[in-house]
Amino acid sequence: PLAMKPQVVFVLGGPGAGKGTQCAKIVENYSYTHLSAGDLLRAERGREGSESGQLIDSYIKEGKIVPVEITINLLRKAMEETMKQDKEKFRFLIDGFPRNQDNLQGWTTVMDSKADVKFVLFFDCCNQVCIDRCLERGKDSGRTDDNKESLQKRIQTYLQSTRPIIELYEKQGKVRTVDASRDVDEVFADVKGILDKEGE
Ligand code: UP5
Ligand code: MG
Repeated sequence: PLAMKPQVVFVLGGPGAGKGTQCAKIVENYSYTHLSAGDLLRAERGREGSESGQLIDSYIKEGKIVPVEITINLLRKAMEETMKQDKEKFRFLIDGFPRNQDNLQGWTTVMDSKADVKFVLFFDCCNQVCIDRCLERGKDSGRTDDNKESLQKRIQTYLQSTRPIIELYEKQGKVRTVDASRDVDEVFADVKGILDKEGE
């Protein structure tokens, strides 16, 4: 049979809203592959011989959004690699992307014909809870951006650049919002409700 066209759910929300945590739980319960744009960028930053390592490093510390050419290539490769290994794996959670207009533009140019975006899963969480979670994690995460200075910038970038993208999808009726300030299991119960309703 023909390979299935990749089916994508964009997972968005502020820094520390719980995107990664909830994606991990989704993967345990549903047939999705989790791709975190941030994780892919951090891996690329650490890869020997990477041409974009230094740029990625400085952008992440500054809470700025890396030029989409870099991110989209990492995402595309990861999707292709996944589907090459297993044709059944055509459902993707793309976590932390698209974060701004540049990201959206890049996705449209490179991926619009190659994948279907089913909906946006939006983890809605107030800034203070986001900051507190990241600072708590920062005690042993080793992440260069889990500190007060970087977090101020990440929140700023989120409000200025990412919220407008969520609003754009909202106008298309594509956003499924979850109150992410509650505990992990309560949040996941809502996530389940959404995924079950969306069919699979
Ligand atoms: N936690 C989670 N859920 C909880 C709950 N319900 N109650 C209590 N605690 C909860 O969770 C964060 C912390 O909170 C953890 O300690 C967790 O145990 C706890 P996590 O699930 O990791 O939240 P998440 O939303 O994934 O937070 P993350 O820090 O990963 O979000 P960001 O969006 O800031 O980070 P990301 O890795 O996506 O991006 C980092 C940087 O990469 C960006 O700032 C940017 O510089 C760059 N980037 C790009 O340039 N382009 C991209 O496309 C993507 C990233
Ligand atoms: Mg994350």
